[in-house]
Amino acid sequence: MERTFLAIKPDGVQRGLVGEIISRFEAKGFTLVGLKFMQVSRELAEQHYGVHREKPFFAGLVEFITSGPVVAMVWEGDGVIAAARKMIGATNPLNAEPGTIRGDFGVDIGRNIIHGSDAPETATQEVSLWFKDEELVSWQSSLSSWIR
Ligand code: 3AN
Repeated sequence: MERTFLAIKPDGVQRGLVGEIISRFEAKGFTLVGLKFMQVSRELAEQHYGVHREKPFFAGLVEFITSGPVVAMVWEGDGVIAAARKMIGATNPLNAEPGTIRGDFGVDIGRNIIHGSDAPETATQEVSLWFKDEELVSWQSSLSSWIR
């Protein structure tokens, strides 16, 4: 089953959007398989944003993601990687469509509320960077079969 990594950034947490954001993915029909509320280390931030190392905004990005607690999550479901990107909206919240998370709640590209993996390869890398195998649950119990 496909999995993606999502993280509610410090701005999303501080603005009280955690419940709203989790609700959207639950209501859509995706399954939460990993969740932790954490202070991100500089080392983890630099690894996570490694592809942006040469960008002018890299230092600010690392500064911001380490500035307060983050909700790190793994969500599972058919097509979840692309669907979550659609639900999140464009990188610049001013360009994000209404109805998307960034479109509904943001105005600033440097404070764009949530991160979502952009492709299968990055999803795999990011899930394993942020979570140990034993931190992820399996929903193969009989209970889940009537919920979905
Ligand atoms: P996305 O988060 O939509 O995948 P990326 O991967 O292009 O966007 O950029 C990673 C993060 O870097 C964004 N979430 C945003 O916070 C930040 N970022 C991207 N472009 C800029 C920019 N021009 N100025 C400031 N921050 C930026």
